[in-house]
Amino acid sequence: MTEEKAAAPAPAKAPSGAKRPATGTSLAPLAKYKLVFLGDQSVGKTSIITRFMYDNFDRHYQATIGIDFLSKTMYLEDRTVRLQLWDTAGQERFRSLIPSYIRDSSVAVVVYDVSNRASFLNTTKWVEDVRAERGNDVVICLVGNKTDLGNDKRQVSTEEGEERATKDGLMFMECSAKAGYNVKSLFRKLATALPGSTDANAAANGNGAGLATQAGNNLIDVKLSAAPANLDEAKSCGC
Ligand SMILES: Nc1nc2c(ncn2[C@@H]2O[C@H](COP(=O)(O)OP(=O)(O)O)[C@@H](O)[C@H]2O)c(=O)[nH]1
Ligand SMILES: [Mg+2]
Repeated sequence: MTEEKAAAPAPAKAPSGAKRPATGTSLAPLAKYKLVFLGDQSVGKTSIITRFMYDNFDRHYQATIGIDFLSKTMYLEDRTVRLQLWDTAGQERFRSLIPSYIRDSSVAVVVYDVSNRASFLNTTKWVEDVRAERGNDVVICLVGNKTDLGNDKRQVSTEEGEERATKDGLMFMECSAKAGYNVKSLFRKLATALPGSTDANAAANGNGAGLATQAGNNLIDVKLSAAPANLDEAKSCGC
């Protein structure tokens, strides 16, 4: 897998002039998908992203100023996709910013802490926010994190999480960012659930009607393979 960092202004701000990579490559553009991480503060969203990106628990990429999302290319059996991982970076507290953050997302990962019942109950609110913004055009995965804490600390059982997910038509997974348990599996599961049709790929690359993604416009891409997609996004941008 390859990884890139994208330096971008905060998602709520209007995109400023993005640098674009030089053209001159014959590689096909990658299908690009925005994944947003939602859930109460301290449930482990940043830790899950860090574990997936760096296979590390303690590294705090957010210390690096100006990074709103990280990209990672995943090689699936039948295709290659680029995932843009958007972390809320403390904006959980500013609910008015959340809709613009969710906009254009293909996947919403709604995280709770299995040792914190309130964070589980609050996932209802987070799922409602996603539905309000994206309707059914989105894959939502409910994720119970911190399974390493053990049964004595648990306040939400696996069965309860599963039930809730089934009732609301969500995917479900439990993981531990700390122990590295189920994190890769989570992303693999998400990647394989992504819409894969040609139309869906075009939309994800910013070519779809009304889909001039902020993410695409803000991307400083170190992989030349994405250049044609970015240029198309520039054309479709109504800003
Ligand atoms: N035991 C345990 N602690 C975790 C896990 N994931 C995150 N944490 C801790 O929970 C706190 C909040 O994590 P963070 O990733 O910043 O949460 P965020 O606010 O949702 O981004 C930090 O102290 C992490 O070290 C986990 O899987 N197990
Ligand atoms: Mg965080």
